[in-house]
Amino acid sequence: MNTAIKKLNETAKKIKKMEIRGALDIAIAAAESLLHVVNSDADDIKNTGDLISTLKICGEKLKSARPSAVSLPNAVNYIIYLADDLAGNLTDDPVDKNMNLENSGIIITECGEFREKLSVKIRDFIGQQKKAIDTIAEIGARLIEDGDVILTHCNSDTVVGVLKAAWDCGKKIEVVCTETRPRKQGYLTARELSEHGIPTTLIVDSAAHLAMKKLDVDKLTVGADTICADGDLINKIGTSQIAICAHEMNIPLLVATESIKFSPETVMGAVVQIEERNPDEVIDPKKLKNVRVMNPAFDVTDSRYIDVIITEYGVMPPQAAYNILREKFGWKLGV
Ligand code: RI2
Repeated sequence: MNTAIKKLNETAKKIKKMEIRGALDIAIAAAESLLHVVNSDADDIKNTGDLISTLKICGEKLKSARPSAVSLPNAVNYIIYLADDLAGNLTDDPVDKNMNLENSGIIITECGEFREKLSVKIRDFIGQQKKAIDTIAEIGARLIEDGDVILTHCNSDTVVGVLKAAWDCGKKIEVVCTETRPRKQGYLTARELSEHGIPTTLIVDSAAHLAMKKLDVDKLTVGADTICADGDLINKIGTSQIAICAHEMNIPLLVATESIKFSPETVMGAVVQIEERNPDEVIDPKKLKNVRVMNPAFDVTDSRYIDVIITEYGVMPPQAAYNILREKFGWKLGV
C-alpha cells in the first residue's frame, strides 16, 4: 500500500484511540494526511479523477474515526470541495479540459499541476486553522478581567490559549480545572497552565458546584467539539451540568471555538451523534459484573446557558451561530 495512505490509516486509528485528540487537532491531522495523499506517488493515481476518488475514499475513512466533533468532517468535506472545485475550474483551460473525467488518461504532469494547486489550497486551509487559535486567544483574553477565577472543563487548546494570553498580558487570573472523568484530560490543562505560571487548582468533576461557591469562580470557559445552528454546544461529557450550575449562580459561560467547529448539517436539522466509548475507559468490566456501564464522550449544552461564543471572527451570542455558518460554509449551504 502507498505510504501516504498507510499513514492516513494510522492517523484515523490514532484519532479513534484518542492518541490524537482535541477537536481542532483532529481536523488539522486529517487535513495533513489528505495533503500527503495529494502529494503521494501512488501508481494507481494516474489522473485527476483517480486522485479525487482516492481523496473521497480516504476522507470517508477519516470521518468514520470519531462521530461527534464536526471539525473532522468539516475539514475533510472542505478539502474534497476544493478538489472538485479546482477540477471544475480547470475545465476552462483547454489543456485540462478532461481532467475530471473518469479514465480520461490525463498524463501525470497535468495531474501534477492539479496536485500543486490543491496542495497550496490545503496548506492555506491548515494555516488558517492554526492562525484562528491565536486570534481567539487574543480576542478571548480581552474578555478576562484581572483577578478573575475561571473554571474550565476537559482540555481545550483553544481555551488554554485564551487563558495563557490573558496571563501574558498581565491579568492575575486563577484557574480551576475539573479532572474530567473518565480519561482525565483535565490533568493536561492543569499541567499546561501551572507550567505557564498560572495558579491552578484541580478538582474532581463532582466538586464543580461547590468549587464555584467556595473559590468565588467568576467565569466558566470551555471549548467546543460542535456548535449547532441554534447555538447549542456539544462538548466533553459533564459540560452541560457544569453550565447549568454556573447559570444558576450567575456565572457567565464563555465558549472558545474556531469556526471549523460549527455544523452546517444542523442547519437542516441533523442531530449530532454522541460518541459512546468503550466502558473499560470507566472501569474494568470484570470488577463490576452484571452492571451496564455507559460511557458517552460528549453532551449537549443548551444555548440558553451560553453567554458568548468567541471565534476568530469575534465575539457573538450563541443565537448568531447561523451567521458564522453562512460566512464559513456558504459553499456547502448554497447561500
Ligand atoms: P480544542 C475535546 O474533545 C474537548 O471536548 C474539548 O473541549 C474539545 O475537544 C475542543 O478541543 P476530546 O477530543 O479543539 O478530548 O479546543 O474528546 O483543543
